[in-house]
Amino acid sequence: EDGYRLWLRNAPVADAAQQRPGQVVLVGIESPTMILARDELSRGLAELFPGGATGRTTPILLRRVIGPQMREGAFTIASMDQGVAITANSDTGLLYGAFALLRELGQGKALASIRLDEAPAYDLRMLNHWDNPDGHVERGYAGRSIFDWWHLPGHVDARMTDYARANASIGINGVVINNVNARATMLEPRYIAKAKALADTFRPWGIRLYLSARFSAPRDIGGLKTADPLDPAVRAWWKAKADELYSAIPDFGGFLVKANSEGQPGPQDYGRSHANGANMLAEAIGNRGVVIWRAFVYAAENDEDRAKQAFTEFQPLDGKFASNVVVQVKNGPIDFQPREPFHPLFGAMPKTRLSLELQITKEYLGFASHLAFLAPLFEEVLDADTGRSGTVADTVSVIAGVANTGSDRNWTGSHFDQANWYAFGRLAWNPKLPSKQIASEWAAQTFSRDPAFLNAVVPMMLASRDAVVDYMTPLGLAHVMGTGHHYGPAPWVADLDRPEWNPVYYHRADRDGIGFDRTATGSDALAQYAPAVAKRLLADEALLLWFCHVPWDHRLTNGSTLWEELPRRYDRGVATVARMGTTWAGLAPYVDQQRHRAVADFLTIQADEARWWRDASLAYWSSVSGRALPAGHEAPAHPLAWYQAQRFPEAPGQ
Ligand code: BDP
Repeated sequence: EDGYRLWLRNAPVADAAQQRPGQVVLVGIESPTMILARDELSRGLAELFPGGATGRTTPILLRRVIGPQMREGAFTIASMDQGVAITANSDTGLLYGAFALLRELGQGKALASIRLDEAPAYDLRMLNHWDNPDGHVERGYAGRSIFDWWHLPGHVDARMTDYARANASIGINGVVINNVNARATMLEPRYIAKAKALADTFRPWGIRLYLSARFSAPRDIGGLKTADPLDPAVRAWWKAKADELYSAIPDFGGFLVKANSEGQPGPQDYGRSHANGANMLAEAIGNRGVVIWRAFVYAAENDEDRAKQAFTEFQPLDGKFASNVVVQVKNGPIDFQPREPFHPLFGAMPKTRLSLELQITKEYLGFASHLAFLAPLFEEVLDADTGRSGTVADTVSVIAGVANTGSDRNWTGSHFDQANWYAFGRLAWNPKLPSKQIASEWAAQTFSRDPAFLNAVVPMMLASRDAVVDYMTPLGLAHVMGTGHHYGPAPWVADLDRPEWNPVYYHRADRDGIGFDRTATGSDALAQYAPAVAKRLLADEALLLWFCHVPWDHRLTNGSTLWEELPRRYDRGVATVARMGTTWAGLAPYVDQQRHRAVADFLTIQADEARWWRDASLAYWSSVSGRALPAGHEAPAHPLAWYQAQRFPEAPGQ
């Protein structure tokens, strides 16, 4: 077992007394997607019940019906006289229903007991790949790009079907195949042909293809002198480009754009607004697709608190975007940290369609080598009450995740990172699913449905993200990772060109205290939230140093001072990782040797690195505060200078 089969292993169900599913029968027209649904189900059932359909069996009906109006992809599963029926009014609904039945059976549920009535919460559930045409994946920790750009379109690797199938199994229906730091080349005919080959492969699995577009493409590859969105020649160029794309890919999803952010070109280069830029592309796409315009912006010339800049810039544009524009907002106001408050734009742009951007790849959470199950992080943001129009989940209409896939055999660089891909898809389908259920579903299908295994592994997964917060960024700290690669601790870095690239910008630690004052006495970023929410955030000690600069002797609600509590948090994180190692060691009887060993190795790396994070951070806080560690905490293994001298030129993903 090398992990290639993901959660789609369909390990045989032991209980012979189970009523066995019989033949799969298609009712309705046979479309390519319906045939896939039938074949998927037949194959999956044969794997789950290898004894074959002998004895008492129940036929499975895949029924495509007309009306009632349901969201594309919705389905029901129920027992009827003729058998168990999966019913939907769309082909993709049947496909999702087929996967759902296998998921339920894969967890050991009895066929007769399975009743589902599901509809996806959002129309668009998409992966954003940060893959470059040279095969390098920005922030990718699972090898090279899974897209074999070089051999496309002549050869479409069989893996592309497996990839589409895995996505369909969790309801993902959109894929942006290239990096937001886009090369204009991707819009040239040569690359459109490659994209078309991928789109044709994805289509029967209910997946539409999107491209990241470089805003300056009319200049870069179009021979124009400008990319000004109000210039008629520029508008005509984009319209012709969109037409060219649609003639190759009739269901092309649209463009994703990173503009005027981290050096990318954009409408502001011509004195135009983000709305001018987005609307120009939206006009070119028309009603055939969407333009997803990212709100991840901050500028060197701007000395406003980086956490405030996206709101300052985008909120006033509410109501100014065309109806086929979606503004995509990262979960938090800075950048995919282990813990951030939700982004204040959620709920604050009621006249604009918003997308929530999550990062599945663990750029700031230890890459693929640290086990951190992200469903609790995703759940925390989805459930956050914006104080304006419901929770974050209520205020968005699209969910996007930065993919963690690559060409590694196990797809995601580590076995447990498969769970984050899975969790993303499941939550984009139903943002109300509890993390615990997702962990259990995934672990049962991926490793073992034995209750003894699940009772140990699920709590381990659920505690893992908080462990990372504890040993990397406790109590609201953020962005203290190593320069460039973002691996490992570097809270001391203070010499990078732009102030907001330096960890010291974020923690502001000195002899007297630590933390970023975002209250009215500081940057007042808090005021970007609804007043009741601002109050709640200010009272949340998990975010203390995000919102407040406090003295080292600041008293916490548990009676300890900050200086006493900090080492406790780091120690707690280190201890949790050690426990994860012990738990996993005890699970050897339930997991094949190959995968068990690989996970155990990574947990050992994680244990060493959690300790490294703790030691380096405490050595540094001690040096800036001029305080010795409180009694009862082990001294760091090395002096501060040793940690500061570490370099990792080989770190992947940069
Ligand atoms: C940051 C990454 C950078 C991305 C950027 C983005 O470090 O590689 O290009 O976000 O989202 O997290 O555009």
